[in-house]
Amino acid sequence: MGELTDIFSLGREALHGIEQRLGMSRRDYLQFCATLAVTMGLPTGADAAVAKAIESAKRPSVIWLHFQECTGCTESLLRAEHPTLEKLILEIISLDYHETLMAAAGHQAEAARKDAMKANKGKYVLVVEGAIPIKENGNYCKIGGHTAIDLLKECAADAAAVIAIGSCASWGGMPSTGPNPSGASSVAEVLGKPVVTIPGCPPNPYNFLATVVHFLTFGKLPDVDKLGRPKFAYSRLVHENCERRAHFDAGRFAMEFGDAGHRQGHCLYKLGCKGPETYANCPTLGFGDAGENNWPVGCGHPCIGCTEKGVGFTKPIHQLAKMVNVAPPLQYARIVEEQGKGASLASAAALAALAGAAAGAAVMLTRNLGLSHAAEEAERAKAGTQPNDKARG
Ligand code: FSX
Ligand code: SF4
Ligand code: F3S
Repeated sequence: MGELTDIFSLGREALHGIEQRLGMSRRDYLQFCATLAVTMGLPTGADAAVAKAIESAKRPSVIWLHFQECTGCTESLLRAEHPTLEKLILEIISLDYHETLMAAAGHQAEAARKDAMKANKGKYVLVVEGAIPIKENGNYCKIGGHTAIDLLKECAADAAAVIAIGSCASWGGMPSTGPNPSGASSVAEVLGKPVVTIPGCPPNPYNFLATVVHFLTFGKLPDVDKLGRPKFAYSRLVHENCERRAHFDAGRFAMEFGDAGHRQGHCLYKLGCKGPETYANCPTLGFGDAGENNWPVGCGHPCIGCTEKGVGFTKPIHQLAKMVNVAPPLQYARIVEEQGKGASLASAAALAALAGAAAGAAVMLTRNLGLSHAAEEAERAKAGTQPNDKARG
């Protein structure tokens, strides 16, 4: 949380204006600004800059295009549980063209797009939702008689910034799944230059909002990784911040949906969770302000890697994830050791300490863990049980 004194220096009048405009209390507004500043990983006091920018800046004109997709990005933005989120978005930006939301249709809609582009030439933000089909000269997706390829190029030409929202626009997403009959491609591929991407199917609306507010506050888009993803949101693996990580490290896994391990909230790695190879802030941000645990793994479903090209909609759901920065141990120490059957982790360590040789300690530990594992396996073979049967209780 930043310097609240800075925020209060905005003055009562400004805050009152915000209160009227956004229909939210000062307290909620300040909290919202602080949350956005923290989401963006900004330093102390940045919440004041964010608050000031929202309060004073002219709402940037946004032209939002829809191509090959399910409109989930828009839905997640507007149907958030938090009652004020969609209001905030619509108050912070001036959504001048959006096919799902605008009342206009046909020629009227086309005219609205052209007018907004002309009036805000060089200043508007272009948001693209959906992939662009490039096979058959782009004829798989046409709006108002123009192909998605032409529309994208026309609208991007005079934009101040281009944001590809959702995995479809970011890297092809679901429509690009093999054999990709329409040639679904990303915004960057079609434009031939990098753009800011906010992947996710759908992406977290706060990541979009934070990106727009960053643009508003600092006049530029946030720092991105080599795939165009804002670093504040996509620099950590899902696995690094997952609340089930302790179970992964301890070797406690759900082996099938509904088993005892699953019911007890154990790690979903063996059900194909792609958290270990997927970069996103889902575990720390949560979705839709609906409270704790509101994200795929929190709800008991393995991460499918929806933000990650080559993982989401590409790898089979139950295929084990590639460990990007940590390899799971081949075997685990038993948690409760039965008397007389091999040595426990603690007893092996104690033995090694008594022997007083550091190098020997490691050897002893490994050997004894091996013994412990062998004893466990032998026991299982004798009883004819599978590794997770005990957990199933
Ligand atoms: Fe759908 Fe958006 Fe997925 Fe794609 O989100 S939620 S198919 S990423 O473009 O509408
Ligand atoms: Fe969480 Fe999945 Fe990693 Fe398990 S494998 S700790 S469920 S991200
Ligand atoms: Fe997608 Fe995995 Fe997050 S499926 S929403 S990246 S937890």
